[in-house]
Amino acid sequence: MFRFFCSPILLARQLPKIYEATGFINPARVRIALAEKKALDQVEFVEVDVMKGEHRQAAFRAKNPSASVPVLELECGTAIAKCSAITEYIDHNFPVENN
Ligand SMILES: N[C@@H](CCC(=O)N[C@@H](CS)C(=O)NCC(=O)O)C(=O)O
Repeated sequence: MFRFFCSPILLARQLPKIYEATGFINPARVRIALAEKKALDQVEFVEVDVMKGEHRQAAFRAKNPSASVPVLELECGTAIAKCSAITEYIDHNFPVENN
């Protein structure tokens, strides 16, 4: 089971979200990390239309002021940007017993 930074008491049964853009390398790295943990079904992927500048809009900048994907958003709303930080989080918080 996925371990949380956020209190499970306050959380609805919602999956963490990965904001990504298909075909871009940094989001792909996050998918690879999740695939290694057999955890692709333990997150919800949200497509961000980078080509239309969706990542530069205020709603997305509120999650990541750097205006880039990927972003991991935990159930409590905490957002983690940068693929190295996200893959580190995945490595430490997703179990290895599925492997
Ligand atoms: N340092 C960031 C870089 C993320 C990044 O450059 N993402 C690209 C996609 S691979 C992006 O969002 N590009 C949109 C832009 O720069 O406008 C990370 O490691 O995640």
